[in-house]
Amino acid sequence: MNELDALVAGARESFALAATPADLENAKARYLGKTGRITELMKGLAALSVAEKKTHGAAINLAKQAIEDALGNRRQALADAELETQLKAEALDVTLPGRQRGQGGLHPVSLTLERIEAIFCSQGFEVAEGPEIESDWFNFTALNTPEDHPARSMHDTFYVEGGSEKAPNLLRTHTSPMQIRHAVQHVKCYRAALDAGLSMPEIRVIAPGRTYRVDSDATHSPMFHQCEGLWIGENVSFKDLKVVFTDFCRTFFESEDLVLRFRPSFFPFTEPSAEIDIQFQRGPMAGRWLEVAGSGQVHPNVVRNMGLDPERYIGFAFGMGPDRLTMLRYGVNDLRLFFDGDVRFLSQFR
Ligand code: 2NM
Repeated sequence: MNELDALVAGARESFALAATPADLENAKARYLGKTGRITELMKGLAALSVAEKKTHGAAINLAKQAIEDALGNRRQALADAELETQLKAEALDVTLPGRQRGQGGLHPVSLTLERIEAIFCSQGFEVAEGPEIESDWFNFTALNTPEDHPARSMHDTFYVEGGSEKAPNLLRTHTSPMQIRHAVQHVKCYRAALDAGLSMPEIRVIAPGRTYRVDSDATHSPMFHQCEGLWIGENVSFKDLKVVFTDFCRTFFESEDLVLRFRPSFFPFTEPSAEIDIQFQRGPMAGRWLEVAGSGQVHPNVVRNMGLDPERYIGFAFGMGPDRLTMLRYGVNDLRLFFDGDVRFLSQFR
């Protein structure tokens, strides 16, 4: 075997021994690199005659070609082996049972809101939703809340950017601003009829949604839910409020013998005002009075701010806390459980 054949055989053997691509590249350097054997043989040609250059050069080129072929083959073999290993490691057993898709569900407070909406809709109420960032006008002024009322202080209300110093923006502290927005819109539609002395369809609406106050403990969350109701017409009385709200409570709690009590109270936007308490006749809560809502006859100033004549239009409003209603309905004793986002708690309401 001449020297070149031996060189090619040696290269094949060391390529075969290379177990990794890095080993292979090191082996390659010994033959084809800057100081490799083939490169050195090529340099040696310079000292030879023209005729010798031709024959030796051709022989070296053949050997070089054979080494490059061997290198290419080994590279491919190593790459194939690597792919094989990877495929084996990532192999899927398609006969295993699939992962179940997680079963989602509505939040308990959302279930309550849907329930409230369904009950009031059955009584002819519309549902109105609107902005959580409100102007001071809709949240306080239009609702007859005086300039110096403590609820307007920064200790109770989250003020946000936008608006002016005289008309700041805030996170709504109740959903009544939406009642005003809805009433104003409703009245606008019937303005011409009203001005002509005709009457308009009654306003019957509930406004559910998120509300915000600077408050945080076991029974207060800075974000909480409210649902307020409004019924305005030419012939609406406190009696209607009692009928509507009694029916609502009995349907909501699925308790036909539930009793209501209207206790005198005060709100800037209603006069007279009343707190609404309920009493279960059966079950673990039987006999206890539980406060569930505030209510009252809409204050003449508020009726005026809706664009209506308080001498002609009268009505009532009420406001309740869906978070608290949810706690009562399901027997939950800590409000914070609703907002911690713990799936172990939440999945119980699916
Ligand atoms: C309550 C209690 C009493 C109320 C008043 C109004 C409006 F828009 F007519 F002025 N909406 N909601 C109201 C009345 C809310 O929550 C405890």
